[in-house]
Amino acid sequence: MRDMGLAGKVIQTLPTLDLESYLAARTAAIDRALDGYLKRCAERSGNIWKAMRYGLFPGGKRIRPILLLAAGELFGAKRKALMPFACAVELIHGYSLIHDDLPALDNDDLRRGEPTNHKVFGEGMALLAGDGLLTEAFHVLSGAEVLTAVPAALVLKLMHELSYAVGVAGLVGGQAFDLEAEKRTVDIGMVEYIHVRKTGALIRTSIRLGAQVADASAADLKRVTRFGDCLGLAFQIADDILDILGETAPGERAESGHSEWNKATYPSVVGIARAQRRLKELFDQCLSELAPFGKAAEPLRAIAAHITARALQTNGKSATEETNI
Ligand code: GRG
Repeated sequence: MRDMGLAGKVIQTLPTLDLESYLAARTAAIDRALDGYLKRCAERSGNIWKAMRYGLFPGGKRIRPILLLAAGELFGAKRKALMPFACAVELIHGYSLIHDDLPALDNDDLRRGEPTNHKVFGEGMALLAGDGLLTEAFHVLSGAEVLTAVPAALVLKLMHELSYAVGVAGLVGGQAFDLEAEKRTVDIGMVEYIHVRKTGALIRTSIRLGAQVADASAADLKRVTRFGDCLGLAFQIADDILDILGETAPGERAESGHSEWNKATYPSVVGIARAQRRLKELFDQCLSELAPFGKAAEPLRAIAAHITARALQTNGKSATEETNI
């Protein structure tokens, strides 16, 4: 039998859940809810609404809202209470991608295989569409109907946490460090610092929001927070490994023509093999954080495996990249 290396070990630990159906059902529910929120807005005929919609539909993997639902459902929260928070994190993710693609940042022509927002609507409108999605997230969360399912004090606390995670302490700050890192040599500590903020903060917070809506105990919240920390970093390392190996899905950033080797990424700083070892270590940590929850945590376990497996299935190609260390 062919040696599958790290990937083989990941596959052996894959749970029995039918992940494809699980993800498809949740994606459909999230899409319906997002569509409802956008339709509800009184003024939605202008280009700004079209640009905002274009940023959300067709969507990507919806991984952050799905993680939020999975974490909330692990601790018994109702879908009705979780969904506004799930939509809010996807609205914020949508904004961050539109802005990240702009000429002033990544200058990408394609996103999810389609022309980027600014290529279709122009830079000014894309900038505003991102602003619109970000603002809409907090409009959704501060709506009166959220209070029918979640206590007001908790809604306020969670909005406070979310805004911190996506502000200068998290997403925006991480992106700013990333921008500055382009001009200098970075070490692996700085790469992790950027990843934890730029990508990790929203993933970690999605999981924490779900758990807190469910009123998880302090000990359980700490445990899923550690799971979220590991998964957030793993997500970015996996994305970077796939990018650098040119295995990003057709139409994504690998087509932009940028050399991923010049960016502040795990594989560009320590090589593919060490990046894969770190990824496997993080995946194992994810599993050990979930172990006490048993079968109930199967969806989170399966999502973690889904995020990491493909980037670990590359041991054949990775050897040649070690010269970059
Ligand atoms: C502009 C403030 C600001 C922040 C941008 C999101 C981000 C920060 C940068 C994007 C750069 C990037 C694409 C990093 C890789 C990790 C990542 C966030 C990938 C895209 O997320 P997916 O794979 O996308 O969940 P889909 O298309 O599935 O929604």
